[in-house]
Amino acid sequence: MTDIRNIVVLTGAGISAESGIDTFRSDGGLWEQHRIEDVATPEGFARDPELVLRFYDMRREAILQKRPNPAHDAIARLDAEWQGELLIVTQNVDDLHERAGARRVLHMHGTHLNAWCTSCDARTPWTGPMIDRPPCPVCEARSLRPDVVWFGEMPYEMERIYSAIHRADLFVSIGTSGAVYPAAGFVRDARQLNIETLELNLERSQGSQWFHRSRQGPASQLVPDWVDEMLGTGTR
Ligand code: BJW
Repeated sequence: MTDIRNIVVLTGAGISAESGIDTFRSDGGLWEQHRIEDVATPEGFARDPELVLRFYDMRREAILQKRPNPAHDAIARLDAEWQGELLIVTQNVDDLHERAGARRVLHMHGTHLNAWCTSCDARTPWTGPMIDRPPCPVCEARSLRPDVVWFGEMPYEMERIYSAIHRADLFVSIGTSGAVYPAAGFVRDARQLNIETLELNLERSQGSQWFHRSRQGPASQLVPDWVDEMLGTGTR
């Protein structure tokens, strides 16, 4: 891995699993306990807002109790020390990358810690519950929802992501099943651009065959090892 200057890292629920945050599609994961159509679509929210707000209140409260693990710490170290471009695109709505100290983070599926007012479009930092339909701090309408991207909605900052992929020399995917688009398609975009690709995941994902290299194991071990390699041998 010589001549690597610009890196795009994509992270998914697997990087936060060892912090105690449930993944979506594993045995006992969130989608075994809840129907996706009920809690992760705008139609589900319109049908039963209380169910959806309760689901996200519960997860927001749980996430606030969790701590970054060695994989988040390693990505933060890469962020601090890597002299080339780096974009950490996370599908996660937790803030564990930031709490580990990473700065170059983009939340393509939004964040639990914002409320989005569908009346005035304001986004407000939010750590409390929404089930009691609190007023928007900006316009006072009782129209807040979690600032997360549901199925059928457009993920955030796609232009910035594709532009970073176009400039990248290396695309690394960590702890994601490759089941959800457009993130699942980034590796193919990278391959078409002749960019080096690497997967770090507990097991081979749905998209493993698209990567040049795939390493299996827990993120808390694979990610620090990979970051050591990059900071020891990469062109900085
Ligand atoms: C470990 C580990 C450890 C465990 N160490 N690893 C038909 C074909 C193609 C696409 C579509 C289609 N029909 C509909 C679509 C589009 C749809 C889609 O992809 N559907 C699929 C079901 C097919 N996508 C959308 O609607 C998206 N919008 C969109 O496409 O807009 C149009 C558009 C077009 C073109 C360009 C741009 C836009 C929106 C998707 C929104 C997803 N939202 C969610 C919920 C967010 C809020 C919340 O958190 O509740 O995002 S769903 C959920 O899945 C969440 C995640 O970010 C996302 C991905 O999950 P992730 O992170 O991969 O988790 P898991 O559980 O699946 O995998 C964990 C992995 O970790 C596993 O592999 C484990 O092995 C591993 N692991 N422990 C390392 N210790």
